[in-house]
Amino acid sequence: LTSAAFIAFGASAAMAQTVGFSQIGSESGWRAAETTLTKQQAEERGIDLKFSDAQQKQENQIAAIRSFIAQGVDAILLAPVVATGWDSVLEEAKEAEIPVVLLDRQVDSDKSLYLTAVGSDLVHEGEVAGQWLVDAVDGAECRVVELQGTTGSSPAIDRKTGFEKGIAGADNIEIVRSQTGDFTRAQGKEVMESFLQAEGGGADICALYAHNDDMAVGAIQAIKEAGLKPGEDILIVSIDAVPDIFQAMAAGEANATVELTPNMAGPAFDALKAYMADGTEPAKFIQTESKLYTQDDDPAGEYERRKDLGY
Ligand code: GYE
Repeated sequence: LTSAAFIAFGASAAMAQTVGFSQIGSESGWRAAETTLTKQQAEERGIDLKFSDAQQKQENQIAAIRSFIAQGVDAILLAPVVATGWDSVLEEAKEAEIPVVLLDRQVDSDKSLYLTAVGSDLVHEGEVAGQWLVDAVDGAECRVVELQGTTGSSPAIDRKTGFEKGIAGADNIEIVRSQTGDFTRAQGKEVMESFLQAEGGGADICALYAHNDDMAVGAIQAIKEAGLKPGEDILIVSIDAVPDIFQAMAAGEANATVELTPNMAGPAFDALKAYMADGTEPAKFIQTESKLYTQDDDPAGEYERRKDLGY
């Protein structure tokens, strides 16, 4: 074979990949959209995607990664449910010379154990949410309740840190209760019900900060069932920019969200293509945009633009 044929063969081999995707689960609309878009992009790029849904359990993700290694996949995508406990399985992938790309969450492992991480600046998202609330209450006393994401996940840790940074200068704002709702609507509703009971039926709550829109949507239901007006009696700020939060905004029942693109696979597949073609090492963090949307930003139109994207 001439060298040109080798190069052509090599390039085509690098293109026609088998990629294992260890997905957390389908705990939120945002996660469902990420899965939809990843499968679509794999299809478009001629990538054979081996998909595994871990039902939000780390042990299932670790088992899936081991299975991908045994199958000899060309690369692995991992959305890590929590930040710790990945060292040994990532070592095994490295041993097998299978590059791993992290999607939407980070791990505490050494950066040499993965090719790159595609995601937003999770601390910044929380800070944007906090700053929005500072502006919204404009100096008035505000008791905030917080619905945290999955305990031990990098978004739950970083979005809490960011929000506290965002409100740091405003001593009129205080987080009075904070608990995980595990990023789901059902648990967001359940925990919000307990917050309402604990806080004078909601009379003492000025705002809810939810680490994702799905928990906010669940909480909105609880607030309405308690006879209060979400978006007015209790301000609602969250993160993801899923269609249903825009529907709530259009109805005046939610106030602000920070967008998280569900298209993490595009940058991930691009980085893998370059790496497998000629060893190009990407940056260890490929950052996606974060944009604030409020009721002033055509929520009905944003709903229409997003409603068919697979959320
Ligand atoms: O905000 C939430 C999903 O990992 C940042 O996970 C992501 C989060 C997202 O459950 O909806």
